[in-house]
Order: sequence, then C-alpha cells, then structure tokens
Amino acid sequence: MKYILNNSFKLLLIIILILVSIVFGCAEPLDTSDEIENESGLVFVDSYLLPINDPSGLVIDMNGEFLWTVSDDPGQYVYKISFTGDVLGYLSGYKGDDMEGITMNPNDGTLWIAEEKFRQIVQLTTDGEVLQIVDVPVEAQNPNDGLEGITWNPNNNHVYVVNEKNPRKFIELDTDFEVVRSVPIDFEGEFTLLDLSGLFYDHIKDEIWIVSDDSQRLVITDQELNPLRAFNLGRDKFEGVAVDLETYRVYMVNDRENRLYVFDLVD
Ligand SMILES: [Ca+2]
Ligand SMILES: [Ca+2]
Ligand SMILES: [Ca+2]
Repeated sequence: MKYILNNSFKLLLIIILILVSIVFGCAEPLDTSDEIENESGLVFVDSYLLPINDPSGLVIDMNGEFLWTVSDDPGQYVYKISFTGDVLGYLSGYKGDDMEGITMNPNDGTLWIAEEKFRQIVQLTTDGEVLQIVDVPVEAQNPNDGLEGITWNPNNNHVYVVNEKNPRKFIELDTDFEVVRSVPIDFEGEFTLLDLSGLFYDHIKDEIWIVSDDSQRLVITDQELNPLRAFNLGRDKFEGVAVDLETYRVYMVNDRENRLYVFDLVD
C-alpha cells in the first residue's frame, strides 16, 4: 500500500511540475530574434532567464570569465553570473537598498555599485567588503529618479554615473571623487532618451554607451557626449549593459523580465 501511495504521489508531483513549467513557459517572452534584430546592426543572439529579481546593472569581470549583476530590490545582493544566466555566487557581505548599477575598476579589481535612492556609489571588494561610500550630488527630488548607471574609465580612473531623470544627467567624478562634469542629456530625434537606465564606457574607442528604459533605445556617444549611433531595442526595462570589447558581444539585463540578453554588434 505504501508503495502504491508513493508512486501516486510521485505521479501527482510530475503532473504538477509539467503544469507549472507550461504556465511559466508561456509567461516567458517569445523568441525575440525577429523582434529585436533591426537594421541598426545590433543582432539578437540569445536570452536567458535569470533566477534574480529585477536585475538592474551589469559588468563583465576583469578576468572576462563571468558577469556581475545587481538586484534593485531592498536587501538583495550583488550576483556573479555566467554568460548563459547561471548564478555562480553572490556577495553576502553587502545588502543593497536600491542598487541600479555596477562597474569594476580593472586597475585595482574592486567593484562599484550605484545606490539610486541614497545618491551614493559604493566601493566593494569582490568578497563583498565595503571599502568606501561616496555621495554623488544630484538635484533629483523624487527618490526613484536617481542614479541608474555607473561605469569606470580605466585610462584615468574617473567614474561616470547617470541620473535617470528630472534631471537626466551624465556626471563625471575624478580620482578624488570631485565632480568634473555634470551635463544634461537632451538628445533629439533618433537619439532621444526619455530616461537613462544603464551606462558602459568603451575605453578602446573612447565611446560612451547609454541605455534608456523609456525610449527602448541604446545610444553611443563620443567623449564629449555627442550622439553617434542609436539602436532601437524594441522593448523597455533594459537597465544594464556590458560589452566584450574583443568581440563586441553586447550583454544587457532586463529588469522586468529578469532576463539576460545577448547581442552581437555588426557593422
Ligand atoms: Ca531597476
Ligand atoms: Ca529609478
Ligand atoms: Ca530604483
């Protein structure tokens, strides 16, 4: 009797698991290859569901072997993930408040995260120990209109951050964390960015990549923030971007879908 019950229970479990996978399978986005591939040269490669809530920033580790991402949920962590979306670990030593961006200084191997509501950037070791906290002066009144992107310039050790909106600002801090640039972002036409949600610096081409959630767009500018190229992403909530500068493979995280997207940038 016990044997039969066990087997019935197992069968029930299997049926439940199949139903759950069908329901959640349907909730996933469609294959987006047609949707996102566009004439602009950003070609969809693949996407992977992340077991992380609201991933909001992304950077490739300096060893090139994995990515770091952050969840913007209060009490969540910095996560180490593979290029196919597997979680490899997390930093238990730092619980975020509203982390919206992450970058790495390859000159000393430390991480920097952007805390949106605190208007702060925080330096962490890759073991999760806090090394320093820096206030970033922004005029934004609404708590959730704050810092959304951060990236490091390894050539001069300046850090770039973006303030999401009201106002949309690109802010550059020097090695003493003094503001040396605070520039409104008011691009027009095909370069219009209604908000700023992610940031990446290409230190080889000296170009700045800015992602916009509301405009569903990625814009690349020169060092003086003149827009050069625009890519339509076809969906909102992209909040982190990182690029492998050897291959120009582009990684982005989507805060709504909890998904890692992979693209190739082709000429
Ligand atoms: Ca977010
Ligand atoms: Ca925000
Ligand atoms: Ca936020």
